[in-house]
Amino acid sequence: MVETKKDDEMTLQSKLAEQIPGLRESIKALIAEHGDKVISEVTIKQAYGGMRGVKGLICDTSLVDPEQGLIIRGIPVLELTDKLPEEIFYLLVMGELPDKAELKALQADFNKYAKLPDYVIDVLEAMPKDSHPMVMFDTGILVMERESIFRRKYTEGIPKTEYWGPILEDSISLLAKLPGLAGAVYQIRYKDGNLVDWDPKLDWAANYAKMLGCDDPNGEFTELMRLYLVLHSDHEGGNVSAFSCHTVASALSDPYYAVSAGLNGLAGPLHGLANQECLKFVLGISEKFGGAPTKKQLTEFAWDNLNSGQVIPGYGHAVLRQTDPRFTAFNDFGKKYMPDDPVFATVNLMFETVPGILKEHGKAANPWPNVDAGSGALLYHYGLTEFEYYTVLFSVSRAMGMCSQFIINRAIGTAITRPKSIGMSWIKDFIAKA
Ligand code: NMX
Ligand code: MLT
Repeated sequence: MVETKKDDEMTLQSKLAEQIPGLRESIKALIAEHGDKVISEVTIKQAYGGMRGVKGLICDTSLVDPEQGLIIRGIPVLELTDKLPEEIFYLLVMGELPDKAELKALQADFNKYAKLPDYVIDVLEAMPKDSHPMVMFDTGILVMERESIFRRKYTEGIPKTEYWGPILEDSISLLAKLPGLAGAVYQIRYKDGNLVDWDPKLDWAANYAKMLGCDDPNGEFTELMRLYLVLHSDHEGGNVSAFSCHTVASALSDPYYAVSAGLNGLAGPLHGLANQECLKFVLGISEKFGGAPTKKQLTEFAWDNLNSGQVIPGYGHAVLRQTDPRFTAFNDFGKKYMPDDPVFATVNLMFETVPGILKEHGKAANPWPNVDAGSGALLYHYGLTEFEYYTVLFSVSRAMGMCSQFIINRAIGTAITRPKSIGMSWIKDFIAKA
């Protein structure tokens, strides 16, 4: 139950304002004293290989440890699974969890901004009926750019030191609208187009669950939505969506431009779209073998997939070298609420089988499951069967990470992103001279 906020309560805005001068001073001192120390080198292989492992980017909201996985502000994600997503947003921005009053104040801000402008619905309804839900979602965000407070204030000429304030306001306003937007995409794309209004008495995830309209007699689906939105919230700064958002934001584009840019990257099958691909893969096995497969059948299916030059979705990672704790959290949820579900059983059989196959295949640096390997089976169980929609759920959550990184970057005045590129002739000259 969301309570109302009193005027004299500490807010995210006022607490962050107190924190920023100290943060700026610490960074200034760090650069003055240690600015020339080398923290990373780049090899030719890395320059051609997606800059894998190059440390050239600062992100304080979270860290991905190859063995432990996601750590948000020093707290392993498995210790945060009972929190509300908006508590995680507060944690990402502030570095500490909110107390009751601070949470209440943030939720009151969400209530203030949650209403989706009518023109967004008009745009979604006018889109081709076969548009991918991610295209509808991203378009919905972009079309709301006219709401940007930052753009207005920038045009009026606010000083650089104050940019973070309207960016925070834009971020809260945008995040508040995302359940409504994502709910509208679902209802217009797959159902009869009737939209469910935001309920100020419900938290962010509960509102989203209600807007999706899935059957939820005992609150399990709402619980899954809370978990889902917590687990996908952030994954340090170098993943495709965060880095894309960061780059666009560094040009002082506002959050509507930058978040939609980041989400366009999330819509790729090697990134967030892998969640739809995973369920497609799992259902494909069941279809081929007329039900839950045996281990032998699954092995055959996986090898056919690999031999035809495709990846096994939901497995592998650019940073992780162990089972993703986010996969573990979803798996625990499945074991608790749907141990006998055949789709969930197939996900588990994949977990038993695929790492061994990928090791034998010998290419993937990490044979273990990532966040996308099991989430679809849980959604499917509760009747959210339209798997092309799944990356929209990921997006609603990841917007929190992108926005929190954005707010901090404007608070500390991070420079425009502009690494130096070089071509093959530069590399050949370099090798010749070396
Ligand atoms: N199935 C088959 N081959 C794989 C897999 C996999 N799951 N993972 C990696 N490989 C291959 C990869 O394609 C590459 O092949 P090649 O040398 O022919 O180019 C080789 O193994 C080495 O790649 P890695 O260094 O292990 O992986 P990289 O860091 O380049 O990429 C991913 C990371 C996540 C893009 C990759 O593991 C992958 O494509 N996984 C499947 C898609 C997926 O689950 N993506 C979701 C990631 C999480 N998310 O939500 O964003
Ligand atoms: C993510 O959550 O962003 C993915 O696991 C991909 C990544 O970290 O590179």
